[in-house]
Order: sequence, then C-alpha cells, then structure tokens
Amino acid sequence: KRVVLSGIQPTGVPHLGNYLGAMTNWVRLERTSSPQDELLYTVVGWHALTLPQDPKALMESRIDMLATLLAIGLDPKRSVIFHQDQVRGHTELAWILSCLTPVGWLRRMTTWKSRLATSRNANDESEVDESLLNAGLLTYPVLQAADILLYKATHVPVGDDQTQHLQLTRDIADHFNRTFKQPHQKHPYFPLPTQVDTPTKRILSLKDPSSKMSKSAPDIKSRILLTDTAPQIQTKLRSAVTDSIHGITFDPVNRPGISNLLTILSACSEEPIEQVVERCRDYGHAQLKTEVADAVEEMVREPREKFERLRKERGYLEQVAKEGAEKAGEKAEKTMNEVRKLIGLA
Ligand code: AQP
Repeated sequence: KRVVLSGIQPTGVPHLGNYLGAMTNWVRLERTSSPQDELLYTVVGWHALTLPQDPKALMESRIDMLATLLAIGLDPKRSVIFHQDQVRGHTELAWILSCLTPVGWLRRMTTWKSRLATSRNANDESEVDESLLNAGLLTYPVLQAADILLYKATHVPVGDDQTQHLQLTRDIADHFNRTFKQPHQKHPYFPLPTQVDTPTKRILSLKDPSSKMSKSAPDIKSRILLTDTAPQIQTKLRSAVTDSIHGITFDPVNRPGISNLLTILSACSEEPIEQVVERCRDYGHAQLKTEVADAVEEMVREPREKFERLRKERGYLEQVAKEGAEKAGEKAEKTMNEVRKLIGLA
C-alpha cells in the first residue's frame, strides 16, 4: 500500500513550476493508484506564515488554492483534499519532532542559507545577521516533516527544490524511530518516504533563469500562472530572458533561458526534449516563444476555465474542505495517539 502526500502553500495562484514540477504528478498518481493506496493533498496554510501575509489576501488565496487542486483534476472522492491548518496534529507533531532535531541540521538547509544571505548586518554589510529572521524560517522544514510523517506517507511528489527537505524528513523519522524503538517492535514506526519526481523537475524564472520560477518573486512577468489568459501568456513569454546566440540548442548551463523554454515546451506537448530540440533547431527565438505560448495555452485552458467556475462555488469548496479535514483528522489523531504513547505523554 502506498500513502501519497504532498502540499502547496496558499501564497498565490500556482505557476508552471508548481504544476509541471509537482502537481501533474498528483493527478497522475491519483489516476494510476490501486484501491488500497491512500492519497492526501493539502493546502499548507501554516507554512505561508513564514513570510508576512495580508490576512484578507491569505484567506482568499487559501480558498483559491483548494479550487485549483480540484481544477487540475483531483477528485475529492478519491483523494483527501484538506487545509493543513484545520487538522491539529500537524503543529503538535512538529513540536515533538523539533525537540529531536539538531539546530545544525536546520542551519544546513539551502533555503535557510539563501534567506540568511539576503539578511545583512546594518553596521557591517559583509556580515549576515540571523537575528533579523523569524524562527519559522529556520524551523519550517520540521513542520514539513510533520506534515508527511503524520500520515506515515511513503511517497511524496514534490519538485526538485524539495529534495534536501525530504532527506531531512527521512533523517528526522529515522532519529525518532531509533529514539522511541519498542523492544518487540518489528518495523520502524515511521516509514522513510520516497520523493516522486516529474520528468520536468524544475522550471526557471522567465526573467532570471538562474533562479526557479516562484510565486513570491516580485516580478509577475517571471512566472506564468495557471489562471493566465492566452494574451497574458504570450506577453510574458515574449519578454522572457534568453540570449544572443543564433539558433536553438538545449544547453542548461550556457543557455538557461532557451533551455527553460524547451523544457516547458517538452512538458506541455508531452514530447521528448530531444524531439523538441530537433524540430525547433532552426527557429528564431521569437518563433520558439510563440510555439511555447501556444503549447502552454493548450495545457492551461481547461484548468483555468474550471478554476474560474469553481472559485464561485464557495459552498461546494467549504464542503470539500470540511470532509477532507474530517478524513485527514481521523488519520492524524490515530498517529498522534500512538506517538503520545511512544514518547510518554499519552
Ligand atoms: N520552479 C519550480 N519548478 C519545479 N517545481 C517547483 N515547485 C515550486 N517551484 C517550482 C514545487 O511546487 C510545489 C509547491 O510549492 P510550494 O507552494 O509549497 O512552495 P515553494 O516550493 O516555495 O514554491 P514557490 O512557488 O516558490 O512558492 P513561494 O514563492 O510562496 O515560496 C512543491 O512541491 C515545489 O517543489
């Protein structure tokens, strides 16, 4: 039996990176699942608080994100779709796990290091100053581990940028298993979860192909949203940063912008990258961008239209969230009862 779990932050509308790097797998895993498999997909509201959020906008984004999960084709009758912040076990387990996690493990996370790199001491610009950063930015990978372990997930479909966090989850699980091993216990308490990758893995920013496409990057032209219209998609792709080299080649190191466009085209048209490169070899950059825009529009049209319909159906969305939270809550409570016994706080 597989237990699949993944989550997304309600920090805006998902972009092509979220979709091609992770969410397409959510739907694929649902469609290819066996009846005994469990699938859980969650909107991780607690994680959004690591950065300042406007409460009204967060409330809207949270509902919109649930609508997006349905719009991409997930079936709430098959998968448990829920808001993480409506199930109590996540923060409880995160606290227990954080008491087992050495701070050194968290300081090694590249997400923390890159936050730190942007935080300079006011008196000495060459010194990074961690006293300026909130503790949640350091500890949220433990909350992520709790999200996964609370349901004893075995498979986690996430983007390539989450590989280090998933390894941390395995390390924390292993540490817990060894610390609280019972004398006659046959199997480790928490399974060590496996990452499930998409062929695309990582989509880069259209404006700065040295960084990943991101919901919270300031330039909205750096990302294509699942809700963008055909003209918006065209405009964003037309202004995508490429290079001044003639012709089209796939060379992620020296030509990250062009290679990113080829990756997007290959994923949207479900055509192997070699075939795409061969077909587009003699294109000009503008022609490639037009073809990418058409392929993206073709792929997002259906989810976009479904999202626009669903987001108005507040009653239905609330019902899905309520049922999801109940089902997830039962599973979470079972784990928490066992965990409380294991640690001596039953
Ligand atoms: N550019 C990307 N390429 C491939 N996969 C990506 N993911 C995110 N960006 C890319 C994957 O999408 C899933 C959901 O991401 P998230 O919302 O939980 O947080 P994130 O990774 O921090 O994504 P964003 O878009 O950059 O959000 P913000 O700006 O709010 O931090 C994850 O599986 C992630 O790997």
